[in-house]
Amino acid sequence: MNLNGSAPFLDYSKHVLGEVEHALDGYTQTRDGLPEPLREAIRHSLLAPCKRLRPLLVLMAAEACGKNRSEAMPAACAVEMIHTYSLIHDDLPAMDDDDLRRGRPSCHAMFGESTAILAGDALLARAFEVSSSEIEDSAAALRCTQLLATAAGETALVGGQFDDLSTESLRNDLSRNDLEHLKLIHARKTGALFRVSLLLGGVVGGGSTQQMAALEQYGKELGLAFQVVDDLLDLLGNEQDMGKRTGKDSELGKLTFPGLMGVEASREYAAQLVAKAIESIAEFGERASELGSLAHFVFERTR
Ligand code: GRG
Repeated sequence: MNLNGSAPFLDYSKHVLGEVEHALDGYTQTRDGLPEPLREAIRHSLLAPCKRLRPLLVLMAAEACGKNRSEAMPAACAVEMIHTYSLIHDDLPAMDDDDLRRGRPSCHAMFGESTAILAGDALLARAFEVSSSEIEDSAAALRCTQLLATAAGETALVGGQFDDLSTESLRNDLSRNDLEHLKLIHARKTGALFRVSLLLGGVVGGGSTQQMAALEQYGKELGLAFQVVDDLLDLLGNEQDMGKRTGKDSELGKLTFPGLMGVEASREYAAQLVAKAIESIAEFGERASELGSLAHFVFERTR
């Protein structure tokens, strides 16, 4: 695989991001029954400038399997809607209590708590509406909707978030293996949406069993690497680049990778995970060069 760090990914992203933004814009147009202030809150969060890593992963995975990315766009938008819902709810005072997200006031800071809760709820439901009705092949639509529901649910995103919040109050219980506990939280809280992004692309792309396994493995390693880097950026990054408050983890007493392993060992760990992620998609050859480059971006990112 010919890799030049994150540069090919940045090129790809510059080229394709507009297509994703256009599709998200299209899925949040005025509809009968949708109150305008709620639509505004949904669009404030969903259309805010950000990296769009998960939808890009869906599109790249479909392309790696030989499909045209336009066919994977509904799945890509569905996963971004679920991701955005989770950010809106995570920012609420009852959870991480953040007033800044994607370089803008967080949804509740701008529109109030009840509207933010409903905007998140609406995005979650809209994601399933889009995945079940907009993916052309009906078997693929059903499979994608099932995979998304599991990834968003009690054993994955929601379960991981629950354990992450509980860990804050149980942080003095050092009887457990903290590093394993932390990995388990993030495999669900952050990793599940990365993994499912790759799987959705594989399903729409008609990937073979072997290709699906390779994509899933890449998603697992990448999701964990992303979180290790996220912890490092929360500690060392700056708010302007990140578009969100930093230093929150230590403020909330969260378990983090640099907290448990130290900064240098965390960097080394993230580099190993990225290398493993790239290795796991070797069989795709050049067709996965952008996926390889995205993994480099995850390691090198400052935002
Ligand atoms: C409320 C069910 C529920 C879950 C919340 C997403 C989440 C779980 C918590 C967010 C807290 C956090 C900072 C997690 C770290 C990983 C993460 C999801 C970071 C944000 O993702 P990026 O950097 O954001 O891809 P953009 O804005 O670029 O999409």
